[in-house]
Amino acid sequence: MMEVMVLAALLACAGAALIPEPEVQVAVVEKPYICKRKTKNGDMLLVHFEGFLESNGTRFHSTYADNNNQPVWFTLGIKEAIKGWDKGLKDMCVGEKRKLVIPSSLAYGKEGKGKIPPESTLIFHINLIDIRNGPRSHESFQEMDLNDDWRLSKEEVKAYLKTEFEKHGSPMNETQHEVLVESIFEKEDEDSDGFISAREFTYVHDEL
Ligand SMILES: *[C@@H]1O[C@H](CO)[C@@H](O)[C@H](O)[C@H]1NC(C)=O
Ligand SMILES: *[C@@H]1O[C@H](CO)[C@@H](O)[C@H](O)[C@H]1NC(C)=O
Ligand SMILES: [Ca+2]
Repeated sequence: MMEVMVLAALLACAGAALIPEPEVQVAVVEKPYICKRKTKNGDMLLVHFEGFLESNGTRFHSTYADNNNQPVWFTLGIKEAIKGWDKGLKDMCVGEKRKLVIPSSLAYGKEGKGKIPPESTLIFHINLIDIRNGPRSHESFQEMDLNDDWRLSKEEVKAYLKTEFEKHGSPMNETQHEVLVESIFEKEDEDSDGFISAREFTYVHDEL
């Protein structure tokens, strides 16, 4: 039995070695002198970007030209944009500029999208403008976990929501809070023990 399992594991490794993983080519074009913080999964990133087709250099999108010169927010590590962005924009500093070359399997794949034909390798020039803690970040968890026991009680989640809503100028009444907290626990407290653990709270990073 043991031998069969070992053999299966070996075969799986060999298979993985034979099929090359698609990779994002990352080139750091410009790096700031000061870097207080680097991007990680769960962070919200404010970026300016230009995207080009590798095939003929056509620019298919630019936040400078097509978005009134407004950068856009996106959350790293949750497949909000294409997979190539999640892989290529980690450990990045505010003010850093990167060039990414992303194979189609980590972009829009066999389908393509809009101006992007199927099977297109894409080139992005990305300028990181700002980083914020995402709602699922380690920092948010610590902020919510008032007694530092690495799990969130309903009281802790409620207290956090209260201050958040007050900060943003839209306080809620007790009943509304109760309903919101219950719905959060319904979704997030997977093992229904009445607490949201750090594992239940944070993103599963492995699947990227
Ligand atoms: C580049 O390729 C795209 C997609 O195949 C096509 O729509 C576009 O017209 C091409 N542009 C030039 C300048 O050849
Ligand atoms: C709280 O707000 C909800 C929705 O606005 C309302 O239906 C409810 O009566 C309020 N409850 C209290 C105790 O004020
Ligand atoms: Ca739990």
